[in-house]
Amino acid sequence: MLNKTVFFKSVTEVDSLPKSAAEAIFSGRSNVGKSSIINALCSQKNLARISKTPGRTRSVNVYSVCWGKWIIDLPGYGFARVSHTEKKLWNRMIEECIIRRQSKKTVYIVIDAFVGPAELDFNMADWLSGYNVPFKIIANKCDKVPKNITEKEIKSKAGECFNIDESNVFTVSAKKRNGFSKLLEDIVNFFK
Ligand SMILES: Nc1nc2c(ncn2[C@@H]2O[C@H](COP(=O)(O)OP(=O)(O)OP(=O)(O)O)[C@@H](O)[C@H]2O)c(=O)[nH]1
Ligand SMILES: [Mg+2]
Repeated sequence: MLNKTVFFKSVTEVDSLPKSAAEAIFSGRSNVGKSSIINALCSQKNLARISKTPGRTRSVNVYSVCWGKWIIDLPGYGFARVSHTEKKLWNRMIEECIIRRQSKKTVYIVIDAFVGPAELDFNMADWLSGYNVPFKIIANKCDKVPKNITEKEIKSKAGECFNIDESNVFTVSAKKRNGFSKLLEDIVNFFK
């Protein structure tokens, strides 16, 4: 279903976006692999722009899965070399995207499976919970995790940390394109 996804729009004024039916939103720290995950999910190489430089995605990038069903790539948070003005713009974009839009939505917070969750990830989760927006966790870069740590352990630990059921934690490696079947199933179910 997702392999026909196309780029729709890149905006900083989220209010300028038309209405949609459903939006799967990807958030997370800068450089954690949000854009890489979107490419892997859609079985495409260059749909979402990937960069070695953190802070690459500085606008809200919208991809259309099919009519009215969108994947949204949010700019990453926690990138140090961002001005105060840019931080304010980021906050406004995310607020407009997640809180103000009425569409059916699901939010994935992408974390680094090797580094573990950061304070900003917990802040994001708390902020979402404060608005009653449910979220799921994607632990990416599992290829960097030592072999003696199992995916089951990552899931249960993340579930505990974020106070969510571990079935809502997905472990993937966008680089190796591993572990996407459960996440794909989740997103396809959401778009049904
Ligand atoms: N080892 C490893 N590297 C990865 C993985 N996924 C992404 N990367 C690398 O991490 C870097 C950042 O990837 P992006 O997909 O651009 O990250 P992003 O979260 O979209 O970053 P911003 O747009 O800056 O917020 C790139 O160099 C990717 O090649 C993974 O699963 N494993
Ligand atoms: Mg990106």
